[in-house]
Amino acid sequence: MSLPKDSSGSIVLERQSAQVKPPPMYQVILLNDDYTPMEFVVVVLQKIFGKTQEEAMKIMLTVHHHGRGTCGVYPQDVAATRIQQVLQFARSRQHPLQCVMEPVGD
Ligand code: TYC
Repeated sequence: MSLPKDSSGSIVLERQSAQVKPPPMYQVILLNDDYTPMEFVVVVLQKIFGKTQEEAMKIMLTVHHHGRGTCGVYPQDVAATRIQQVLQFARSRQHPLQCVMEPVGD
């Protein structure tokens, strides 16, 4: 069997982009509720999502006013782990904070 050749006789290799497709990405979204303290949400955003105090405050206020806000965009396994960390931390302090993930582009 012979390798595929182009018109000049060079061997044609598979395009690299077909082999190294980036992983699908997921947004981690924080949801509003009436009970979780604002200060706790700011700590969550700093501790779990690596936000600065200013970034965390801005995201928390977006969620408070609009019902939801993006904390970060990650591959599926990283997004799922972040959500587990948020829920575990919130439940350990008896807060009802909720967090979900959505595929980017939805
Ligand atoms: N709405 C909450 C309050 O008034 C604050 C809050 C912000 C709760 C963001 C959840 O994801 C949240 N205490």
